[in-house]
Amino acid sequence: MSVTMRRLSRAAIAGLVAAAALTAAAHSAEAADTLGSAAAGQGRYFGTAVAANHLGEADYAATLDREFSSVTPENEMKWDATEPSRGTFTFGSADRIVDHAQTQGMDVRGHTLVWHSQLPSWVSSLGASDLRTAMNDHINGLMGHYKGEIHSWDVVNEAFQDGGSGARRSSPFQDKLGNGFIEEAFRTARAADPAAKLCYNDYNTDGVNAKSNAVYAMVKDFKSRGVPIDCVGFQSHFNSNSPVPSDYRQNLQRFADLGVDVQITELDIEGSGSAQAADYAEVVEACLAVSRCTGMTVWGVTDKYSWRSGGTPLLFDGDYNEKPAYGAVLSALGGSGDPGDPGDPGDPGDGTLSCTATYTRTADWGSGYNGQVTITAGGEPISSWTATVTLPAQQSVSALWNGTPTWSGNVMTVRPSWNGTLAAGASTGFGFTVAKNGSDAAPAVGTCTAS
Ligand code: G2I
Repeated sequence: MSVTMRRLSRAAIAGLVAAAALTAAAHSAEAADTLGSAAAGQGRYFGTAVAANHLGEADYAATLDREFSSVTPENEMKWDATEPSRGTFTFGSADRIVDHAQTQGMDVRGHTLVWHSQLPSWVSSLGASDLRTAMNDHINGLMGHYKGEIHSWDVVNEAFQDGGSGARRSSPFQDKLGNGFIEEAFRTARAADPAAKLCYNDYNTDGVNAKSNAVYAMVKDFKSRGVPIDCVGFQSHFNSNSPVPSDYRQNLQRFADLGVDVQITELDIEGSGSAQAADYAEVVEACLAVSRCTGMTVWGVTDKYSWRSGGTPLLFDGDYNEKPAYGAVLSALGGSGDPGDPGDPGDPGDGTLSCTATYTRTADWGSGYNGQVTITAGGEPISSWTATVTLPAQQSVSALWNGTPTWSGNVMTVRPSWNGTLAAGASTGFGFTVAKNGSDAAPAVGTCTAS
């Protein structure tokens, strides 16, 4: 299909999109029982990163369509996906996401135009003059194809170094074009699609620190010289090494005070249970406290497809059950669960008992290891749980604590010993010692069931 044809069909879809958006708005006035509708009640969007290859999975699509009002293609709009060789644009996967979003009345964030990563080698090998042309052609190619269809574009991503220096990161763009490449990219982007909000996006800039100070200075300079920039994205990838900063709100506010919107663009927080829920609530509250914080995007629908799935950092578990963090976000957004709604598994008050089981290897001494399974109750208190662990064939369990196992072949079914009763969102766990007998493979933890 030619680009022109796509534009015509996209224009035709626009009417349907407007109708779908009205339906969504009417729904939100009835009951803010989803993330998107609750956020809309606060004048914000609530989005998620989406991978095109999961759209065919019924539960994935159902959760996406029910809960979210904005999508960001997780990889499909990056340079390696869209211009794998010079001048040849491939939009198939990105188009699938944009088309899906439009039929659902969702906004689309464009991610990302100029980034040092997922960059084809042909770009890195260009000399300065060719690289400048290629960068501008790439911006024009993507923004032209999606003109009028993208709410916000991450024009430049991650151009500053980590650590205390506040310096620019080395990249083909920085090294060959110098500091001016960011400004040039924004100017090209404004001309390519004047309706799109143009964002600078980065990580470890969530609190006040040397890196965020450097971005702040750049945005301030852009605003003072009339370089077109509309928004700053704060990725917000958090875990115990990089917790939600205590000055998160203050940092968002100081950027907003420069006259740009701020957006939380790739939120995920490793953890589980009530601690993870509290951290999520803090992030949402920080955004709501800053009037120019226009929306939030979590970096994926379900833990099982997260880029750091081991850390279970998202709002839905691998079975698409709502985690305690989901309830915390919904209530921070001013929404409420919908008791008895079968579409809201795990909602506080819906009477559905649920739990999640997550596995970590806590020690390893070559010939053996210790495993730990953390059990976390869903939105209701529970009085017992059952988790299965399938061991690789050679391995054998020599000890198990804080649980009672029964065996069937190499499948161990574990029930509580003393620790069955859990408050909503609370965690316990059991541990076990394994002799590897030549296999270092990890055991597989099955679905947790609660009663
Ligand atoms: O790293 C987390 C994010 C940090 N900020 C920018 C984001 O664009 C970035 O997203 C991640 C995606 O979530 C991953 O899915 O970016 C990674 C690459 O930089 C993505 O990982 C890539 C793998 O490295 C590839 O091997 C794989 O083919 O995902 C690709 C598609 O599954």
